[in-house]
Amino acid sequence: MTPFSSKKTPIRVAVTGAAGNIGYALLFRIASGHMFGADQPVALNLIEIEPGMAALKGVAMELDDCAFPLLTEVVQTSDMSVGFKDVDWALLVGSVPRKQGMERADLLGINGKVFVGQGKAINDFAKPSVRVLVVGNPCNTNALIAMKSAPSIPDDQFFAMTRLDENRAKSQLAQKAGVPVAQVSELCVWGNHSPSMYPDFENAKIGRSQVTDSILDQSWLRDTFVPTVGQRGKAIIEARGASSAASAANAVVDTVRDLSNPTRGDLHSVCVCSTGEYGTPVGIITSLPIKVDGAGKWRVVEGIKLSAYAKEQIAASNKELLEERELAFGQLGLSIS
Ligand code: NAX
Repeated sequence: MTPFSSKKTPIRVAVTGAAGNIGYALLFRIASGHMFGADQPVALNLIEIEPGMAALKGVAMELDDCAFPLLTEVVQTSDMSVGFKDVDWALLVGSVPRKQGMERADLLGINGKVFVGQGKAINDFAKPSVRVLVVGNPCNTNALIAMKSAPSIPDDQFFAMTRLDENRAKSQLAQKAGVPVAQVSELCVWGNHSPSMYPDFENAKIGRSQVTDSILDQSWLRDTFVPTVGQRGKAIIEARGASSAASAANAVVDTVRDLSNPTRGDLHSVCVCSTGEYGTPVGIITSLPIKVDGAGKWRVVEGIKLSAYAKEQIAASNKELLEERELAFGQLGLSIS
């Protein structure tokens, strides 16, 4: 067999928290071509804090042992000037988890400082065209902090992840309706990646019909489906004794792949910096329905009709984001304007 070769320039991807649970489920998917395609070489810049470097070495050894034809280089570092150097994508997965006795404000402050540092390093060392996807929680506000700390990088190159919530919501609806999950489409999760998020079942479809024509039980949709999606992360922790990792990594792959290619069919949920679409507060990073046009530019899908109930849910989730912003920016001395 002829050895694999590709004339394409490698896409360089930085991953923070690379030795963590999500990192372990994510790196092998990127290196094997699931994110950027079967003929697209990739280089990985793996970033960890000092205590994670030994475990990171083991992960890098396993990447070597896979002999992935597409993987051209693996950099292991705790130095952000090295880790973000010339990257095309920065996947910000690592963050400090909430510990017992820690208030939400403490968590926002601790992680906020991390994302100020990472935003500045991305600003100074990454390619100007870099795209940044924040996974580490609270991911919307962390993404906003990184964006504010990287003034040379356009705001529309910063994203936070709600694709896992969308995928979870689609699965719940498919199971209830007794159809394959691939039949569920047009499902946008709106707002914050937190239990306040709103999975919009009213505009979602099963095949060509509205979900509400297939699942007639409104009280199940409002009182079981919506909170089940919002609390799914907690339910996984209770069942598995550890937080979602493989499904989160899968959602990172889905998000980056779908932002990198023109949309052929379904819209997807991505947190982006709002310019006021659907009445959302300008300047927060909130989840909206996104499609990518033929030129590769993402856009918020227009013309979705939201009921009074949906508007109320979305407004409540966005209010939480405004509160998070106020708390975090206050602690970090960042200006909202
Ligand atoms: P782990 O605790 O397994 O791994 C985190 C890794 O990040 C550790 O190896 C740690 O050493 C590293 N780290 C911490 N601070 C760092 C820094 N400043 N720079 C570089 N590395 C750093 O967590 P894991 O299960 O991988 O989850 C990672 C993050 O994803 C958490 O914040 C988690 O809450 C968040 N999640 C976000 C989801 C989403 O949909 N947006 C869903 C899954 C997940 O809950």
